[in-house]
Amino acid sequence: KVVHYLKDYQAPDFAVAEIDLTYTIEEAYTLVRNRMMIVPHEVGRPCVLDGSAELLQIVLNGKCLSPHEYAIADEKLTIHTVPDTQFELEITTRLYPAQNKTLMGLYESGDNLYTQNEPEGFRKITYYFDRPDVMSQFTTTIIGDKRRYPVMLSNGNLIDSGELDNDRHWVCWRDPFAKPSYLFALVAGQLAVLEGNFTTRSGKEVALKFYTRPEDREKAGFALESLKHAMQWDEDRFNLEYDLNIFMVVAVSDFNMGAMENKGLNIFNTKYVLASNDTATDADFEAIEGVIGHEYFHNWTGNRVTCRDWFQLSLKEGLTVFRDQEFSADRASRAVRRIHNVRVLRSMQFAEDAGPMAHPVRPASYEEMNNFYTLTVYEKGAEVVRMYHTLLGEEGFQKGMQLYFQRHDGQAVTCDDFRAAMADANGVNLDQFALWYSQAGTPQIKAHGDYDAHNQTFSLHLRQFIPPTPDMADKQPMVIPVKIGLLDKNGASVAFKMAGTADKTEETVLVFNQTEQTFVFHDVAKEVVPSLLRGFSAPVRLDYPYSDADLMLLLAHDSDSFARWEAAQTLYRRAFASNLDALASVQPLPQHAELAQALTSALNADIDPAYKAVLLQVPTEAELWEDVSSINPEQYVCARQALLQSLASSMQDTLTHWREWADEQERNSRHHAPQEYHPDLAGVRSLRNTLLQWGVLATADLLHNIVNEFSQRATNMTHEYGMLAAINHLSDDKRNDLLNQFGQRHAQDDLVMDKYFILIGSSQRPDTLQQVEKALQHPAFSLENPNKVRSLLGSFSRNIPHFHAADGSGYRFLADYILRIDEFNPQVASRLVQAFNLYDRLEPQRKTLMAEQLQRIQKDEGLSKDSREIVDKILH
Ligand code: HT7
Ligand code: ZN
Repeated sequence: KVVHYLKDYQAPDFAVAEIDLTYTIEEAYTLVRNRMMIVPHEVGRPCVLDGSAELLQIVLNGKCLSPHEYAIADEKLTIHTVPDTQFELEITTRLYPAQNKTLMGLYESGDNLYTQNEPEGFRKITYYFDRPDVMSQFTTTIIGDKRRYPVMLSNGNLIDSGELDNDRHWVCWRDPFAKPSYLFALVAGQLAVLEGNFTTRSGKEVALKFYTRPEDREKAGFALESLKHAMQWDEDRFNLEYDLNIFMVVAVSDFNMGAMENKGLNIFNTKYVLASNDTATDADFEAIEGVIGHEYFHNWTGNRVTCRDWFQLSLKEGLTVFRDQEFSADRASRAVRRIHNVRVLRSMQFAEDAGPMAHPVRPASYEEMNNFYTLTVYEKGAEVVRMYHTLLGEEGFQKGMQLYFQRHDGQAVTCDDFRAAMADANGVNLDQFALWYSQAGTPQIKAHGDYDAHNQTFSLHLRQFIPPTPDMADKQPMVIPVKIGLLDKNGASVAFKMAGTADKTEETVLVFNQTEQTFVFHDVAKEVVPSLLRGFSAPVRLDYPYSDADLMLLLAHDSDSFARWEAAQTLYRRAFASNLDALASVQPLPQHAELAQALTSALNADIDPAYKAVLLQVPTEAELWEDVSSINPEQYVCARQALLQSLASSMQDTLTHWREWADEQERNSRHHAPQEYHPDLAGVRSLRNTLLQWGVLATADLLHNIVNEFSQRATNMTHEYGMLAAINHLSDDKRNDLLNQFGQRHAQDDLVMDKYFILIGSSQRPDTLQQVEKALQHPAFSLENPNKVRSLLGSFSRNIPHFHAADGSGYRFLADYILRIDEFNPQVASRLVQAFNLYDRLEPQRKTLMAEQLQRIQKDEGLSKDSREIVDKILH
């Protein structure tokens, strides 16, 4: 096995001044002629190119090379001797896109051709220096049949086109911006286009073009509007303007990830482009806006300034996720979006950081780069960027961004370069901050506070500990910004003074950067309850010995919406823990009357409905077993379910009242057609659907209401899907009837069928595994389509009672399909393998059952290096 290390980085031996590609698309194959002007940085080095495609010919400065002049091994082509000065190298390869099921490089989907090159797909197309620090200007000619490939696209501007004999035509695209190979793209096929335009602040007219299957064209309208909002926002908030005259987005249904930011030619999973009210939920509309924003923002953070090497991936991804989060928050519901992002981080990234795949935001090594497009690189990386923002403020952060672009536009750089720009622009030292990039694991903070009535001070003691991870045992203390406010016993905000400051304030950011530290708040006239880690100011776990009464106070009064939500989360955790104890000691389950009362008051308060909905989110099992070492998954599901059940029963009237209120709000909505997406209505519907899920637990009648209303509400997918999700775990046959109706009604809609498969894969009904097995034979299902696999098998792998079934059937079933998928799409297979990450922390019986399946996967001789890296790390 080959391990790549950050410490081994070496600058490239060659530069590529120009690359000129010609794709000739034939019936069964595509020929690629790649002409490069190569400039050696140093004399006497062999020319080593990355590649794995079928090689037809190599021509160096007009002379065809014979086999003894080069060697091919391990996906590398070595030309032993090359000139000392600039030379022209022309390489011809032959590709078979219809047979390429990896969805990397050039592949066929439907009858069209698409590319995906990040991180190392370009080497499947031709031989090249396939690394991000080799940047060049690309010119691309595409030749193909006029009828089969009427649309032929690549990066940059269309500079020429023409007709050929035999019903063929050609186009030539040129991208004026130098870029690495991973940003190269090509699309060819029968596609409809939805067009728009945007005028930048300096007056440049940009043509916006969304390419889809002809029948999907109208469904790209929301994405087009989202793009315009994103372009405007990047000018307003970051002072960044688009730089080409054309911006194209192509939607494809066979795609390994969400989308790809190829220069001027983004390629998107249809899931993040196509939407209509009867096929997409409000959450889908919001995801489209976020992903459209994300890919567009990469034009500056990723494309204009790119990564020196793949270890620096978070340089572009963490920063761009931060930017897309801020875009979405500025568009609507900042507080709810922040809570949503924190919930994803805590239930998924924290688990990654505590498992066999734990790695720093800037990994020190990898075997397969595709395995490092992780929650840590993306989501924790975004939190790291957010901490610069918290420490420096919006103005200081923007100064840092300006300096970053001033210094590095057109370059391939590192996370240290970004940190240096932030430090230098603000005249601060951020040396210790570098540890956020090199130390894995979620820091834990133990806190406690003392009030001194005599001196009118409140002292907060903090102690940090960074747990060991497989890559590193001992860790250094990190810089942790802790945003804090104080509340008195009536819930009013209390002003205070920090040492060395003249003015009183109601909120401050503590810079906690030693193992142990005490912060003293002065002029505090009365006992206080601290509101800690406001806005989730750092990606850490914080433990403060609050009483239940303190938490109720924060839940009722904290002005910081994150801290208020967090108080509810802690109360849920405590209630859950008492359920778990009761189940273990076979005692009657507690009723949690006080918590139900506090939640009822919160629901009755005058707050945003979307925020009420998130207050009703009980921590996920993954959050609840965060620091447990011998997990029995079934017990967690039971104790959590019992908590939901008891709260729902005692809050029945409140739940009904607010559900009816939500219906009325939607009916009377003045500013929008009720079935359409609008952030305000989305909030109301999100509350309604959450109440429906709770309501089903308490009121048997609700199932009948749902059955009666089902067809009538089918004009809006948020309602239709919300109703199905609410009854999805019920054993009643009516659940199957409605699900079948849904499957038949939407049989022709690929993206809605994904939802149908998600419902099957995530149901807790006893017959779920049989239903999943049956769904694998459904005509709309395909193992070759990653969306389908993620919907059915991905959701099954997160279905705790069924994946972790005590007889091992869930583990066995998933392992069977991982092995099948791994044969043709390792990227998708290795994601599924990570469902086994919990291995080391399971109770002994399940651990043994899981080991059997992991060993079976590991023994497979043809296993991809993607899946092997994960399985080896799990079994260490
Ligand atoms: N930069 C992209 C990451 C990516 C990718 C996209 C599609 C298929 C395979 C891929 N591998 C890596 C997506 C993004 O973060 O914007
Ligand atoms: Zn990205």
